[in-house]
Amino acid sequence: MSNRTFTMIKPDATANGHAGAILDQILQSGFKVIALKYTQLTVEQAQAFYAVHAERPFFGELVDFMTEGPIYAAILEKENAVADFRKIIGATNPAEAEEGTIRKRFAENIGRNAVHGSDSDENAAIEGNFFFSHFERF
Ligand code: 3AN
Repeated sequence: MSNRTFTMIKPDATANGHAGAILDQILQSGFKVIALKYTQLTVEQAQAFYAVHAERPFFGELVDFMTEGPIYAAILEKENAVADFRKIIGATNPAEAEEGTIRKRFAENIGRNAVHGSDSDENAAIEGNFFFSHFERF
């Protein structure tokens, strides 16, 4: 099992001033930051990052949203990182997310849901490599 996951603090949470509180919750939950970047996705980058969702009806909306403003991207490390991070972010739809989870606290709705968290070790590696070279990891 790999102990790394990948996250983004999405444009909604960044624009609403929640990045500090979200990073704090991540660190307080025992995750260590291995790499961190403040950036804004281009349309091409967002389409490539979410290519697995290309056929979904919400794909256009998702790309528009993810490119509307800057994000924070990060590689995080912790034992059982992928599963534990999915636990602290909560369900995709914030209306179904448990109390105290990042999406319950900060997400607007299922589309604008504050944070991304990798869903497998394999995707965590792919997504981390999408944003970071090996010289940007500490
Ligand atoms: P998660 O981010 O919890 O892994 P996925 O992988 O099912 O959820 O969806 C990826 C992203 O696509 C979500 N974070 C959300 O921004 C968007 N999304 C998922 N379902 C919907 C939906 N029904 N309507 C609009 N956007 C959605």
